[in-house]
Parts: sequence; structure tokens; C-alpha cells
Amino acid sequence: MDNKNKTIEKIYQELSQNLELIRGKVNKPLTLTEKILYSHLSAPMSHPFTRGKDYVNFNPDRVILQDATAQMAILQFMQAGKQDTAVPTSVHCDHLIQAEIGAKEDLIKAKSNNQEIYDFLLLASKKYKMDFWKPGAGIIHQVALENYAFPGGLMIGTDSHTPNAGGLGMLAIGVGGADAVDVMVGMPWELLFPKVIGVKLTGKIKGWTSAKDVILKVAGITTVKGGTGAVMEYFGEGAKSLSCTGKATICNMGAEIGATTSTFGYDDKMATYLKETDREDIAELASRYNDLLTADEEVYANPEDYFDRVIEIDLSTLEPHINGPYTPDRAIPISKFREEVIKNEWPKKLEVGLIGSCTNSSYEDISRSASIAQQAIDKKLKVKSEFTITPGSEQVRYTVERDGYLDKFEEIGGKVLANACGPCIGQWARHNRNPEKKNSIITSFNRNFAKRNDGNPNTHAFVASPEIVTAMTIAGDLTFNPLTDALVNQENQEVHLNEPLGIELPPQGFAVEDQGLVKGEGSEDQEIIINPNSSRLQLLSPFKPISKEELQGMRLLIKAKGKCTTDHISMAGPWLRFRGHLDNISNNLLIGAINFFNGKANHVKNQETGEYGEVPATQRDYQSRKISTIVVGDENYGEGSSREHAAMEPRHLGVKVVLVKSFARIHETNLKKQGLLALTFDRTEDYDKIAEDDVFEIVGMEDFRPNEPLKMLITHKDGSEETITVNHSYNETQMKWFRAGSALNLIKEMNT
Ligand code: MIC
Ligand code: SF4
Repeated sequence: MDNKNKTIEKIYQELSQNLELIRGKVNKPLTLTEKILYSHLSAPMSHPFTRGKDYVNFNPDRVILQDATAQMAILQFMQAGKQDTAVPTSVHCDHLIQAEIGAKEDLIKAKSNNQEIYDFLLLASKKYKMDFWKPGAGIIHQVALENYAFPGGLMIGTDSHTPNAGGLGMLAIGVGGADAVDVMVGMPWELLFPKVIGVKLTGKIKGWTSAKDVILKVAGITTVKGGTGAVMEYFGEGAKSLSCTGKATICNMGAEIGATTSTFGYDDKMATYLKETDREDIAELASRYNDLLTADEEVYANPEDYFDRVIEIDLSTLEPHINGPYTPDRAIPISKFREEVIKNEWPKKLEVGLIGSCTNSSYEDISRSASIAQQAIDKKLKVKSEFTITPGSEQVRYTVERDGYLDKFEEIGGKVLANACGPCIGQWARHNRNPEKKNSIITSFNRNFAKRNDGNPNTHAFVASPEIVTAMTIAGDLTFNPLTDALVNQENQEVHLNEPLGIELPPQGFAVEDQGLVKGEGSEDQEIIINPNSSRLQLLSPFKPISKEELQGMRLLIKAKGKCTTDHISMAGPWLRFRGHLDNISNNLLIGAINFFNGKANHVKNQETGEYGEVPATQRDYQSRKISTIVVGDENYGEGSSREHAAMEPRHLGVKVVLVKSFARIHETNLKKQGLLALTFDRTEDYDKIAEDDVFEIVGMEDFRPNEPLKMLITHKDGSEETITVNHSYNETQMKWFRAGSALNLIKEMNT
């Protein structure tokens, strides 16, 4: 039986058999993370794996794709020549809907603007028997939690917030499209065996504090790099007390600390959520296989002995936090926030408050925020800032509308947007927008990099829980502390907001009329035709392997300074429309990165002409002259999204090497998959040696082997030379990708 037809019961039976075999070889108590990983190995284990060191092959149970990344993933999958996907796969139309007027109008407009893409995705879904979630059905992660996630499963998704499903005890990992293609064609999927960080939660949250504050706090402790190469495993009495959707929020935003994923052991809250979302059978099964779905007792009793690091948080004393601006790890407890706003001269006036998104749109979130809205109604307050609400799925939207919550938001001046990503990914036609104006907004989303929401580099975006966002929006002022301060109402009286009150799950159950699913069954033989004149879809041609000669005489395209996320490398917002057209989207290559030599974005020197120009145009000029180039970057290069465009664009335009102080996990893999050379400085200080007019050569490619560094010869303008050591993390398989020109080329070679 292939994986696609496996029942969850069958999956559990196999997992439990696998685990028995493993236990005989690994003679120690296991974390939940290890249990899930060991039980999904694609080949029998030859030796126990070393965390953070061994690359291991796995068989995930499921793949999820969202429209902005699905296009490229499917275009690659099409090249593999398969009839259907090897594991259950779903496509979710959520990223391409622009928020402007309101849910209904915006959805109609999106359907017409993106018709070509939606038609392509629907056709491909039918052909390859993937579930297709129509525009308006909801955001990938919320829909996955409601329908596909199950305790103990291993899932990959072409979106960095895939870990959201950890709220239901899964290991759900964000990857690039090429990784998804491996699994869709039935090949094993490779991952660096992660370290495991234990997060012990004690106490119980109360008052204004919510699950979101746990991850806001964790981000402050670990920073945006601290989770790299590690799974965050939450446990303890505090963990058990959090709702399933609250756990999902924590796992979702774990992407912001670079974690491979985050998860929680199976518990009663998960069982209740499964029952409420019509999956009582899975809850029963999970309870039967409980020992598979949580760590061994010894692990949680003596966490220091089994985790690589342990973080402890007492939920009873945890304050609400507001993180930002410009980075999600700048964590500020609410009691200190006013002080910080004044000290840093952040714009005090709050212009917009936005709640919802894949991170925070559960029934509990909406009901808690609505309780604040109800107080505003009772106390004669209206919102002072613009206020938007983005439900995560049609099921949640329908249910919270039925239960009267959406009316409350509208009554105080809120606007309900489509069930989609919208402003979270820059799909936001912001009203009265002045592209340069310094201003503040606050969201219950997860990321707040510069320009992300509205393209304005002067927008200070802060991240908090939905209830804090709602309260701040009513005040319209960033220096307001809802826990202590009074507001003046329409009758000029001073009033206070009381603590939010929420309901975990709908007392009358979830309901929905049309959840927006086209089931991936039946065997329609669809032909997928792509219009050669399309500006939005383009068939891919295979990349040619990079030769030794091409790694000589290389010029510097850009030395990026400071934070360089995937938003800087391949911006989203207006560029999302070109996600299926590699040549067109390549015109945004690195346009957000800051040039080290002049502090400007999208302004680099062409060493051939001596002229300054935009990064994509300069690179196209080098390409036309057959001159290889190199991109140099700082720490955590490629942080953020899973979008493989950030790796395919440089590859398509002829960049050969990306050399940085350190990489974010998904981006590094994406570069390797696309056949580029991804390198890191052995001594980070060598970054300072790179001058604008240097010429570079990678030496020793004939000895390119795992665990052996390479050398780079730098020739300076005055003719002087120096050689620096550059490291790589390619293993044998990844070297084959490089030699074949890309991982996909290798799949094709193997299939012919
Ligand atoms: C994001 O939150 O940045 C996105 C948009 O969901 C991305 C995916 C993409 O770029 O399409 C992500 O997180 O992976
Ligand atoms: Fe969509 Fe934002 Fe969630 Fe990414 S983080 S999936 S853009 S809602």
C-alpha cells in the first residue's frame, strides 16, 4: 500500500514497530522529537544519529503547499514526469489575495486578477490528485490544523510557518519547493538531524497574558538565530494547560527564531480539539498510542540530561509582550513598553491594528479579542486606529460570525478581511498611504521585518497577542498600557478595560457552509498547458552544472550589510504575482539588501562599466558578458521565508557563490538544491576583507568533499592577493546535486 492510501491507524502501527526496533539500538529514554523522527526513517538505522551533525533521510506522511510557493514546486514536480504525488498533498490559495476594501470585494478581485494562477493550480491538483483549497477557504496553516495535522505525524510544507501543526503534536517542517518535490515523487527527504531544545512551562497563564506571549518571550531569549538547527519541544504542566490552538500559535512563530520546528506532546487539549474538528477517531487512536506521542517520562523528569538546552518559563508570572520594531526578537514586556517608545522615539500614534493571520485566528483568539470589543461597546469607546480582522479559515470565520463576534468588531469600527494572508505578506493596499511616512502599526502576526506589511521602510511594525492589539487599537496610542491605564470615552469619562475573557472552543461546535475544498480524488487526465506569452507562469529549463572554470574570475555582485532576510532577497507584496515566472521574478533579486559600501538598497557598482545600477540589471549585465559573480552576506542570511525564489533567482541570473557569515536553515538548503555553492566564512572577520572591486576564485574544487573546507583566493585592485578559508556543509548527496546542476536534475537522471 502506498503512503497515499495509508490510514492513520496503519501509520501508527508502523511507527510503533519502527520505534521498537530503534529502542533496541538507542539505549536511552527518547524525546518526542526523536520518537517522531526515528519512526519516520526511510531506511533501517545503521547507527544512532548525532544531533546537529548527521544528515538523515525521512519519509514524511504529508505535504502542504501554498499558492505563492506551490507554483514553483509544481512546475518542478511536472518535470519529474509522475502520474500523481506519492504522499497526500494539498494546495492552499491564500497568499495572492490583496486586502483593500473588505472580504467579499477583495476576494472577487483576487479571483479575477489571479485567474490564470488559480486555474493552473486547480488543474494540476486534479491531475496529480492533490486536495485544492480555493481562494477564501483560509490560510494554509489554520486549514492544515483543522483538517490534516495529527499527533506523531511528520509533515513538510512549502512555507516557513508549517510548524503551526506542532500544536497537534506533529513535527511539521517548513521547506523549499524542491524539498517538497522529493517527497511528492516518493524519494526520501533529507534533514540535518536536529538538536532538541526543551522548553519547560510551569504555572498557568492568566489575565492579559496569552499563548502568544510565550513565543514572544522565547524569541527574546533565543534571538532570531537561537533555534537554528533545533526542534523546540515544549513540556510541563504549563504546556498541558494551554489550548491546542494556543500551542499552535507558539509553534507557528517558532519559525522566527530559526527553529527547525516546534512541538508539544499529545494531551487532553489536543484530544478535545480533534473531537471538536470532527476527528474523534484520531483522538481515540492517539490515546491508544499515547506512549508514541510524547517523550519518555525520564526525559521530562530530568530534562537537562536529554535536551541540548533547557529554557524554563513560569506562565504565572509571564507578562504580555510587544516585540519589535523591525525584528521579531526584540521582546519588550508591556510594563516597559511605554518607556521604550519614548526613549527610542518610535511614533507614538498608532495608525493601524491588525488581528488574525495564520498565527492568531483561533476561536479562542477571536473570542478574547471580541470580549475587549464588547467592553469598548459597553463603555462607549470606538477604535482610534484603523482596525482589521483576518480570519484564518472559513470554518473559523463562519463560526465566529454565527456567534456574533464579527459584529462586535464591526461595531467598534473594525473591518473583516478575506480569510487569507493579506497585510501579513504585504498584500495590503493600505489606505492614505504615504510611502515615506514614519508611522506605527501593531499586528498579531509573526514577522515584522522592514517593509513587510506595506512596503514602507519607515513603518514601525510591532507584534503582540490579538487581545493586546485590540486594546491598543482602541487607545490609538503606543504608550497605552491596557493593564494599568485609563481611556477617555465618548462621554468624557475615564474608563478601564478589564482582562479579556475567552472561550477555547465554540460551545455550539464549529460550523461551515462551504469550506472551499475540491477533493483530490478521481483520476482526471488533465493536460497542463502554459501560455508561452504569460507574464505569470513559465516552464522551467534545467540549470547547467557550475564548472570549475566558472568559479574563477568572479566579481562581487553585492556585499549585503546586516539583516538580509528572504524579504530582502526576493521581496513579496507586489512581486507575489510573478512567483510562477522565474525570469520575471528575478527582477527583484536582492533589491532590498543594503550595499555595504554605500548603505543603499538596490544600488551596486558594475565593475565592468564603473556605473552604479540596480542589482538585477547589474547582474543581467554580468551574465550577458559571461562573468560569474558572488554574493556576500552577514549573519543568518536568508532568515524568514521558505521561498526558493530567493535561491532560484541568483541561480537563474548567473550568480555562482553565496558566501556569508551564517545561513538560515531553509535558505541554505534551497541554495544547495538549486545547484549553487553556499559557503560560510571560516573566520567571520574575513567578511571585512571583501572589497567592492575584488576578483574571486574558489580553489580546490577537485577536492570538494564533505567536512573539508575550501579556499577562496581574493585578488585586490592593487594586484595583492590573499587566500581565506571558506566552509561548506555539503554531504555526499548534496554534492551530487551540485554536480548535476540541481537536485531536480539528479531526480531526472535517476528516473531515466
Ligand atoms: C511568509 O510568511 O513570509 C510567507 C509568505 O508565508 C513565506 C512563504 C512565501 O514566501 O511564499 C514563508 O513564511 O515561508
Ligand atoms: Fe500567510 Fe502571514 Fe502566515 Fe505567512 S505568516 S502563511 S504570509 S498569514
